[in-house]
Amino acid sequence: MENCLFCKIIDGEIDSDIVYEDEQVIAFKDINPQAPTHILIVPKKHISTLLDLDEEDNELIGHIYQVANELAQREGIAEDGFRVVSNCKEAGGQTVFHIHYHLLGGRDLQWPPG
Ligand code: IU
Repeated sequence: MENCLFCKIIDGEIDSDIVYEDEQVIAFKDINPQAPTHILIVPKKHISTLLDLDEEDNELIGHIYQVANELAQREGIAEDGFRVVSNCKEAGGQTVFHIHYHLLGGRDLQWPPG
């Protein structure tokens, strides 16, 4: 998708600190981390928001959670606990309109989020 920041990162047009990549997803460190571990897990398929998910994406979303599981263990945040969150549209805090999952950990996270 033209002019999509995350598509440009996926295509290697913009540099990022990639921590995981396979055929379906890429994961990289958030440029503005909100916790000691803050990784974005992003499907390579351009999907603008959660509202644009189709049933055919079910396996992909399940895979993203498996990647979160693997990365949480690799990052050393699995034992204490962590958060996986996806913001949807403006009021939900979404600023990049290519669906992504924040993996946050390494500190005590507050609930509810602001
Ligand atoms: P959001 O849920 O759409 O608000 O998350 C977008 C995230 O993308 C946010 O945490 C930004 O810090 C992050 N980000 C990034 O990692 N690299 C960038 O070049 C830009 C945003 I622009």
